Amino acid sequence: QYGIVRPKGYNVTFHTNPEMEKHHFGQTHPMKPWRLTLSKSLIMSYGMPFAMDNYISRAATFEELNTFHADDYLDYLGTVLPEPVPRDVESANPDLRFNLGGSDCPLFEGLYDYCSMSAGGSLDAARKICNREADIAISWGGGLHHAKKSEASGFCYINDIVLAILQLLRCYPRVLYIDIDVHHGDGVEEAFFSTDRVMTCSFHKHDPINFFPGTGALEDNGPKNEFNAGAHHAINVPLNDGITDEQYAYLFDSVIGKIVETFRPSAIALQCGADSLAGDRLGRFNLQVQGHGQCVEYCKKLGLPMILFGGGGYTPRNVARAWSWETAIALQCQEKIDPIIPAHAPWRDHFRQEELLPTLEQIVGEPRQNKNPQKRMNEIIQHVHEQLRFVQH
Ligand code: ZL4
Ligand code: CA
Ligand code: ZN
Repeated sequence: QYGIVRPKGYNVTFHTNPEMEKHHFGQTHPMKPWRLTLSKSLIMSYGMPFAMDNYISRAATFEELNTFHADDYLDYLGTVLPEPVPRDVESANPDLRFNLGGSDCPLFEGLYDYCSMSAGGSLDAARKICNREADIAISWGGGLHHAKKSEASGFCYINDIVLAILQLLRCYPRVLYIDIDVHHGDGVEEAFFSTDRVMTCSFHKHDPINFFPGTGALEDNGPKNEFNAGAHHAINVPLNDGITDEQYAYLFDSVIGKIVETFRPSAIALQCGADSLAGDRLGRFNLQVQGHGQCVEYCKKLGLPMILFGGGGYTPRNVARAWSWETAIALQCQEKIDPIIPAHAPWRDHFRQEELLPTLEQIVGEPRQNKNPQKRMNEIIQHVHEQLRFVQH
């Protein structure tokens, strides 16, 4: 009835858990799990679920989380209770165990369930890719790239991406991790720092002093010791405020193109953090839905098995726009998507701007001044190409 049909010759699986969306980090915290509800409802109103296999994901078990995270961290995460009165001020928390309970990673009701559900979706996605039951598997509730083995960080408690990649490594010799969230994918980079079976590549706003997490300089390419297998297997693309679709696509295509040529990945894990869009509450870039989606399109055309993860994204209606468009790209049904949001879509007024009709592509927000000179873009590409001369698979 919507005209969206299953793509010929390949399969897309979609992994969600509606229970996850009910959790709250706190009234004014920027991370709103409700953005997942909004995204899913927009995807549904376009009829996309008819063209893919939809799964309610299960919660990951302790043993599964334990394939990356430390026992004592997981034990603590499973037992800590929220404060009776949530404390929002940093100074009120002088010593945080495992960095839990501050304003970035607060303790909230059902925290452990929330984390294990996010990880469960990404693990289910990875298993579908391993079993060859999916060519593209989607886990918009995952993508929590900052979590460390024994530490919560930047709104992330469990690193579902690391868990999913560990699963992929059971069936695929080499995995390429790509991260288009506006923040550096430090947790994933660190987890695979010493292996040549995973190459990580993050595009991010980089400012060691004023922007979280401050890591991911151009020169950070893994271990400096040439005898360490992980040497040259971390690629970082540090950017400044206001980067445009055109510049981003130029960088993405030249960097990822060269990586694929030299590293020859057998599967791709793509973190699609939507905080790199213009108008994001925490972000600094000028990407449009079109430019963000172009990265997904580029990866899809490589024809490798792929997982799409969510991640950041703090202006919920823009998150829903981007992840709906990217679901359409996975289903190869872009031309069937009416840019005007369907009349029956719930929360349709959320997407309305002034007197205009609510659209999928047109995002809100003042454009930022572009502080990325073209000369710097070319320096970045040249540096990456030099690093990759050391990589031959
Ligand atoms: C907030 O309004 O830069 C948390 C966090 C809570 C509610 C009210 C508390 C007010 C912005 C951010 C005090 C907030 C102080 N509330 C936050 C160094 C910081 C210490 C914490 O997209 N303060 C830390 C993390 C980043 C820092 C970004 C991105 C995740 C991802 C993947 C994580 N942390 C300075 C900030 C607010 C808040 C308002 C906030 N925190 C913005 N940036 C950060 O990559 C999912
Ligand atoms: Ca990134
Ligand atoms: Zn982010």
